[in-house]
Amino acid sequence: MSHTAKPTGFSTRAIHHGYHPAEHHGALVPPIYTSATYAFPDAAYGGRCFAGTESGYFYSRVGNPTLNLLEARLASLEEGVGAVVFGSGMGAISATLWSMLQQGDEVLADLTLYGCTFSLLNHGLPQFGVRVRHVDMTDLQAVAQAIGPDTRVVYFETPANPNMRLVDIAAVSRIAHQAGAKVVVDNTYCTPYLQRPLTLGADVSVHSATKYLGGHGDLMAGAAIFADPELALRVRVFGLKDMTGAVMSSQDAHLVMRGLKTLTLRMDRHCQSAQKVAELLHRHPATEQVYFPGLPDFPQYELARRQMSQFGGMVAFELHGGLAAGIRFMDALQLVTRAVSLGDAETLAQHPASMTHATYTAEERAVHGISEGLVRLSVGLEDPQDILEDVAQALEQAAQV
Ligand code: 3LM
Repeated sequence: MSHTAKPTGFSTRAIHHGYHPAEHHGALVPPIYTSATYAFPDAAYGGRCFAGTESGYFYSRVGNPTLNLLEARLASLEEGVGAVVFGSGMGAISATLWSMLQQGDEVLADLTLYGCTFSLLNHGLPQFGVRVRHVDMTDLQAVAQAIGPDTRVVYFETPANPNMRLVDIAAVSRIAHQAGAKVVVDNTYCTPYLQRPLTLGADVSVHSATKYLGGHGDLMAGAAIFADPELALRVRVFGLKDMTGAVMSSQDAHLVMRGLKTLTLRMDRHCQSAQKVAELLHRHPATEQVYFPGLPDFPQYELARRQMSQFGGMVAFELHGGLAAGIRFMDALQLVTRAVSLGDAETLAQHPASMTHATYTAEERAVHGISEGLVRLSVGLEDPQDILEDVAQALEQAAQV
């Protein structure tokens, strides 16, 4: 970005924000600072760094120029005041929650969450005296009734992994703030290109940057973006530095920034192809139910249009014949890759009940809206026709018993 104050668009900021080649020997691509530690000009300077009265770099778990550039870019894209990056999405989520909660506090969470987040909330936080309750956050009255005096954090994903339920970010944020609670939204499925939770009232937006932000399945990374600078600082110096140490490598920060340069182009293609795949599934006689926010009969279609700029690249569905048919479908795929994760160039198919959401018991999955036969697709960047043909032939095979 030039040194002028002219506001720039999302794609321009994703490519330029915070970096000026003239300050780096004209290098077009920001340097990767691999140093773990930093030389002090004198001992007193080092002491001031540790006391927090000097803003210089002193150790890369606390700050690194490559990581800080990525953080500035993500804060700009999410329209937050600050960001902290981590070595994984779970690093971002655990460091953020541990920085916001104390013994005796309560988290109110949506019904459906990514499997490891569910485990952190239900098996991890309670070990340290934090209570976690779940409520169906598609029901605003239920949220208002469930929120209590001890609720410090309201936590949800929208769309939720894996069943695509949406939560109204603005409405839930209003209810939470009235009760004195902060709102943390997992924005992994959308990225800031499709949805910006902080502009709708949320306090923190967390990401697995392993997914669309990196975009190429070749790194693990996470991020948290904040509306409140004090919370951002606490998560950095407490959640990241002392509690988790879940630091991102500078090489990976470079790769995430490389991914960000094409985020809008990739997301446009993911969204267009996912719409086509969802429509194919929807009209196919082998499918019982398709979950995709861009289908007009999706129960929260109006909320999706209001809250998201496009409908995303993730599709989930159930086949007639349930689990057995879903497994037949997955095993019949030829181009589409059987793998967990999402947001990569390759189209990926996985079975949540036995894979990403195996951290729930079968009983918990039933309560939390994750059916045993559900199949999840992360629609990739291959030629749409090739993806559609592979899905269609696998549906035909799944239907033959
Ligand atoms: C997956 N998800 O295939 P990392 N938040 C959301 C996520 O989907 C994920 C994370 C956080 C998957 C990973 S399952 C073993 C593979 C909405 C990850 C955690 O720590 O970067 O993996 O992010 O759904």
